[in-house]
Amino acid sequence: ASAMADGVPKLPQKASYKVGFAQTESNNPWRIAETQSLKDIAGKCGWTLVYTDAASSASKQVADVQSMIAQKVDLIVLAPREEKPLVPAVMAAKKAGIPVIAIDRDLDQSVAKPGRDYVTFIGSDFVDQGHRAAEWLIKATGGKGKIIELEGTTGSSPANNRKKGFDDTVKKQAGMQIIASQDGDFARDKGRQVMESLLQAHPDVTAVYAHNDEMAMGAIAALEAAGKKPGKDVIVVSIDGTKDALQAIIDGKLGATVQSSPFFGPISCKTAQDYAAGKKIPAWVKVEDKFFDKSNAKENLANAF
Ligand code: GYE
Repeated sequence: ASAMADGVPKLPQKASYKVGFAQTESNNPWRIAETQSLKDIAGKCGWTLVYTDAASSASKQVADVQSMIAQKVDLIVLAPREEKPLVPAVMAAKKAGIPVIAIDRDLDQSVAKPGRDYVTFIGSDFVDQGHRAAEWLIKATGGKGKIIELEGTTGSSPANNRKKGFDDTVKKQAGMQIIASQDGDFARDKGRQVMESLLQAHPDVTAVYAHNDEMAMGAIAALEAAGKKPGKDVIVVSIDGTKDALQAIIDGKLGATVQSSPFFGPISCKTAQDYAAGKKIPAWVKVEDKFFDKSNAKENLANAF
């Protein structure tokens, strides 16, 4: 493969490819479902997968990509943990003549550009997810409430944009106020701990917006431990659509969750095939997401992850 200074390296058409998949971590059901989706498609797509798990470390993920470059993979599928730290790794792959597809989280587009430095970003509209969570909460509360926000991993594109979409929508409601907003690293236990300490400072909270279901589950546990009834005293809304979240909706503890699909295998395969065939790839391959509340949680439980 040849690296063009001003373009994304090409992907030749071949019967089989060595493809690196650089995962960020494996500590939640969303990540596990995503990895499984990539592993499931690999055989059908003619991919031999070189899989790495950055174990929640952006610097390990940079090293993982570097090792894929050293192994001369044909293509790198990257789920960048944070927007900025992974940019140099993408540039190194470009220099080595290896195309990169960003999936699920994006890179900092003020530095790295899809169509110039990497093939594309395949993923959800995180601003819209935050907006949809806010719209649901406004309806459920009549536009009133003191909200605690549990943020995803600092510096990650879903955390940045889920915050923006939610906060911008809620700000237009005179009766709503975000009384605290803190990083819970997209993790259940961290979400529980952060909620525990925020509850002590803000016992008057009436709503929780968590950037993912795992943190929402942690928040629900913290609320219950503090003697509050999630779903009654405190309305909880989040994002992802995990099995636990749908069950919590059925149980009346979680109000709603905006889906964020982790099933990137088929769309990654198709995008790579189109790219190899020389088709024009849009800068953003958008993933459409459903919405789950008590009207449809039950019927979707069996297919959830
Ligand atoms: O919501 C979360 C995961 O990047 C879209 O990361 C993904 C998010 C997902 O850890 O559960």
